[in-house]
Amino acid sequence: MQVGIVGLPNVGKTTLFNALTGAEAEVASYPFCTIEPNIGVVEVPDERLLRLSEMIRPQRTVPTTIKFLDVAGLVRGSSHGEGLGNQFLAKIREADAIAQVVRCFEREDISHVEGELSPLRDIEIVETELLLADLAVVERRLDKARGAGRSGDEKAKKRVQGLEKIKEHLQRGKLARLLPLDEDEQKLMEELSLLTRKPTIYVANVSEDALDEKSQERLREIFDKARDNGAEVVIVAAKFESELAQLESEERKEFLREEGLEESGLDQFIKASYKLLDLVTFFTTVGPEVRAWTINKGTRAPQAAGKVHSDMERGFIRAEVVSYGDLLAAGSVTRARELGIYRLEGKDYVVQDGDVTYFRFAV
Ligand SMILES: Nc1nc2c(ncn2[C@@H]2O[C@H](COP(=O)(O)OP(=O)(O)OP(=O)(O)O)[C@@H](O)[C@H]2O)c(=O)[nH]1
Ligand SMILES: [Mg+2]
Repeated sequence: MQVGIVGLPNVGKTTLFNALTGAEAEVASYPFCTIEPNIGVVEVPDERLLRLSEMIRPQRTVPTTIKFLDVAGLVRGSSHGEGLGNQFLAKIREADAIAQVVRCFEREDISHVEGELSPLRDIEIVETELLLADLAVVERRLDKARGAGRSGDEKAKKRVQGLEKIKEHLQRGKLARLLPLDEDEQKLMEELSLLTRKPTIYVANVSEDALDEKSQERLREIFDKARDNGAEVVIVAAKFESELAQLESEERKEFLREEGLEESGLDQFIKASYKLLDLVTFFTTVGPEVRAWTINKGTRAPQAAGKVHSDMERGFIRAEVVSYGDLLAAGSVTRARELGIYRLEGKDYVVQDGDVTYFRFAV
């Protein structure tokens, strides 16, 4: 699972990436600092995993992860090859979700490609580029489909109709994710991997200083825009977070406690990204480790077992399942077994978010 970080140049994308990954990718006060894409794997913070781990005290606690991809900034005209962003749109197309970094910090010495600070305008520029890139994809497909449609084949005709519907919508300047679709059109849409269909989060990159009236007003505007555009919002002070990420984990916790904060903006961002992907997390508590795993919604028990080990899928017999909350309430795995709250589930069972599973299999 992968989240692509997009935005105008010099808005703090790499700064956010570094904060996320603890990497030291190059950051600079001039635009187009990033040329080669940066890819990093990030652990997903999950209180449930921590609680399970506190209860079971395993040798290892292994969180689930997501990948983040940081690419060159987009500018007006990127979809037609301006700047560097265009060649990376293909990379972003492979991502499962998009995080758009929106510059909300004011700094005279850090140039803004558009001059004045204006988060709303920036969002519009970036979304326009994504939209134009999508439109180009749909037009190419439509050309091909029309050729096939002339044969009179019903399926091919439906395809042309579906593509035309999507094209018209995009031409009106509307994001693909705002278009309601029936089941067939939905399938067609998935095939296209449109950028403006991907679940999106706006990352408002704010100054590390207290927010003044004007900054708060800008944030409100971003929230309104997000509501209209079917996006989520998180507020992050990327530069500050990247400094915080340099601290040891204990020091960091201490610092957050002193500031009266539950968790860092960065943790909120990672969680929000994970949520955006609409995944299911299940846990295993076997041997020396307590571990979180990620599957798509609707995954059945044998395929979930296959995530852990391919033998488990092949030789799947049944799953013993207890919800995370019930297990914690029982106090221990042994007690939960005594109480008989582990359920036996077969191969058609759809694994639920928060399930703690034990897979029985034969090799
Ligand atoms: N004050 C402040 N500066 C920031 C913040 N985020 C980023 N910066 C600065 O803004 C400049 C650009 O940051 P980068 O992370 O390189 O921006 P980018 O979006 O990756 O830029 P490109 O790779 O050129 O597209 C650097 O000088 C950062 O230190 C922030 O939250 N506050
Ligand atoms: Mg960069």
